[in-house]
Order: sequence, then structure tokens, then C-alpha cells
Amino acid sequence: MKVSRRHMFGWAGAGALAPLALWAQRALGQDHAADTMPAAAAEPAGSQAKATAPADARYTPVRTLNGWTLPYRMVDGVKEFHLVAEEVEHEFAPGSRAKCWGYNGTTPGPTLEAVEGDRVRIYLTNRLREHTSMHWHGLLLPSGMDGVSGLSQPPIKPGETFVYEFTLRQHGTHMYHPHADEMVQMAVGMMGMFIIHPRSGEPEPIDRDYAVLLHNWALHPGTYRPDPSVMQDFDLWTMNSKVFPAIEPMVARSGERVRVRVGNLSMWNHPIHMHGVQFLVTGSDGGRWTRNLWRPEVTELVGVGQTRDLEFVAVPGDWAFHCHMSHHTMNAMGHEVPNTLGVDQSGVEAEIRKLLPGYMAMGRDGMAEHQEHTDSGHMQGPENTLPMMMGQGPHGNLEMGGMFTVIKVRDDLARGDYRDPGWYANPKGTQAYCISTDPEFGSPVRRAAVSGPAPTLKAQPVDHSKMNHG
Ligand SMILES: [Cu+2]
Repeated sequence: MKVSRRHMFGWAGAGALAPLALWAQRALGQDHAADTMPAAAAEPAGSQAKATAPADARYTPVRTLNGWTLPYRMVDGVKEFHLVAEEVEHEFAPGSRAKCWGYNGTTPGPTLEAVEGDRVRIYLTNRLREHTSMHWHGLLLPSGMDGVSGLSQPPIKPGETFVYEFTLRQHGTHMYHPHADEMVQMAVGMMGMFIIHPRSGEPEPIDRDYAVLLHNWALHPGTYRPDPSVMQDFDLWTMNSKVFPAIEPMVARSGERVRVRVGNLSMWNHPIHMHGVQFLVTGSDGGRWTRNLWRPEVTELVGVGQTRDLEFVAVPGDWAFHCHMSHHTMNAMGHEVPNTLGVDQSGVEAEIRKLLPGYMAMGRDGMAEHQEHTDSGHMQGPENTLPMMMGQGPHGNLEMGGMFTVIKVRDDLARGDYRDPGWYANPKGTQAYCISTDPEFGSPVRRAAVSGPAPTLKAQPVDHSKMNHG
């Protein structure tokens, strides 16, 4: 394709004001300062482009949790976006920051949103110190626009800007990521979502449309750079590069139809579980499914490189939404530790305290006490490292981290109001409560224990270097 001088001048002419508008839009998206539905896709103010980009009334804009949607401009009927690959300072949650790579200042990069049939022109400026490229994951396009460095195009060298241009011939939930040194570039955060709305509208009108991109990070305790060499044992499991409790809640009004678009560019498959409803899976990387293919689930496996659209009618309450791999709802934790569950460590503790004053033996009765110790401040973790479980609910510690957030549905929300409504007040008689503090309470039916004495195991020296390595 050709970019005329006038188009380039248009960008340059808008240059003075566009970055400000971009920042304004970013602030809106990032902090959700207004927390009401923004215009579909605000055009940079002061643009000299011939056409303007009014809010696109053809669809409900996607709400990228903790993220934002990239503004576009219309130039001669073409939707123009400008992505910038660059290093970004990122916070996973207060207490954990890292130097990551992303787009236009954030990881994930901003969501791209368009409508089936649109012609899009996407500039990609490389401000990294190595080459990159952009693959439009799942999009049907000419081979030369597919973004595989070395195969479909030359690599984009530092400082260069490449242009991609194609017509959107499909609709659904898609993603973008580099296809150059991708093991490193994706491991440190370069990815985003590409949402294409159907030209003919939705079969069921969508009131709230959320986007969540799953990822994993090896940010070793006390470090500030994600380690790209790690293949399985990650420290942070994120939704839109955030961990609980920094992940925003998904908010809806009772009875509204909600869609959650989940994409996975991590290195693990994630069974995504929703409480409170049986949602319908209505689409995948293969696009929006015809209605006869929709199926009810409460957990949907979103495999590596896949997307899934989950739709439901909102039911009042506070409902957990999380990956069901329970280690993925934890923050940084060592996995090569001896199992102390059920082990009486009282003697050991006294012995170790002689060498290490203040040492605490933990884990005998479970790990829930970890959050109490870290919350109370007398167990200090490594620098720049989140405790493995965090978060306070209305009834105590939430003991979660990682891929966990809450769907908050209320009867009295205004349309388009995304503000956190606080905790749900359960109507009288609809909440579990304590009826006895006596462990011998009641006469529950129980099975007899196995007959005979418990086996006595001869103590064997344990070679911990062999643990978890098969
Ligand atoms: Cu998971």
C-alpha cells in the first residue's frame, strides 16, 4: 500500500495535540477516572485528518479491565491506528513493579476495536533496541500482512515504522503479538487484543463487553526484569498484566447481558471458572459461533493461543471469576519446598531459632496463615515481591492472588456505570452463618477409618533437588 505525503502530514500536523489526547484517553482507560462508558473510540483532538471518527454507534465498546482502547482516525475511509513497541514501567499490583515491554506505554498494549468490513491501516513504530514485527493472530489477511519476521516481511529494525493494511473479513475476539524473537518479546509483555464487531449486529444485544488477556511472568523474587527463559514455573499469573487484588472487578446491572472475552497468550492452558451462572460459550478464535453451537459451561478451558467468548445474564451478588488451576490464583511462591503439611515442627522451630532468631515454622495446618503473617507485617518477603495470597473481602482475607477477580452485579446500577459498587449486601436469610462452635456438633454420617494401625514409615533422607523434577 502507499501512504501519501498528505496522510503523513496529517499525522505530523496532529502531532502537537494528538499525544495529549492519547494521554487523556489513556488516563481514562487506565485509571477509569470517569468510570462511565467512554465514547466508542475517541479521535485524537485537533486532528487535521479529512475524515473524522465519531463514536461508532454500531457496537458496545469493549471494556479492557485495567486497560484501554486505542483511539483511531478516519483517513479516506480507512481506520488508522498507531502502535509503538517500547519498554514500559509496569505495576502488577502495589508492591510489584517491573521493566516490561509493551505498546504505547502499557502491557498489554491497547485493545484495537473495529467492525467487520472496515479497512484498517496500522502503523507500528519500533522503539525497542532489537527488531520486532506484528502478527495479527487469527485474522484473515494477505500473507504479506501476517507479520512473521523473515517469512512474511523483513524485521522492523529499531527506529523503523512499518505499515500494515487490510480489510477485516470476519468478526470475533482476536489478539496481536510479535512474531520476532517472540519467546522474549511475549515473555516480557508484548501482546494485546483485537476485537472485531459483527457488521450485522449481535444476535443477542450485549450490554457489557469485557476483555481479559491471560499471561504468565517469571519475575523472580527481588528482581525487576521478567525472565524469558522460564518455561513452566512462573511467579505471576495475570489478567491484562495485573494480579489480584489489583485486577478491576467486572461490574454489571442485574439482568444485563454480559460478555467476557478471554484470550490466552501465556505458556499454560487456563480453565476459566465463573461462579453464580452457567455461561454460554458463544465464540472462539474461529469467530462468533452460530447459535446452535453455543453451549453452557461453568468452566471453560482457554488453551494457549486461544480465545473464548463467555456470555451470561447477570445475577445479583459478588461472584468469583478465576482460573481453576489453584496455583494460578497465587502470587510468587517457591514450588521446590518440603511438604510440611501435618508435620509437628515445634522441636525443629526451637532448634532453628538458635541459629536464625525469629524463624517461624509454618505449614503444619495449611498455608492460610501465610496471609495473616504477611498482612501483620512480621513476615517480610523479598523486595519487589508480592505475598502469594492477598486481598481483603467483607468477611476476612481472600487468600488469593494471580488470576482472580470479582463479578459485581447490582440491581441499581446505571447503564454504562463501571464504578466499583463495593461489597454485596446479601439479603437477609441468604448468607451462610455459624450455628455452633462445638466440633462435636450434630451427628453427621461418617465412614469408618481403614482398619488396622497406621503404617509407620522409616524416615528416609529426602533429596530435595529431585523434587518437582520428575
Ligand atoms: Cu490458569
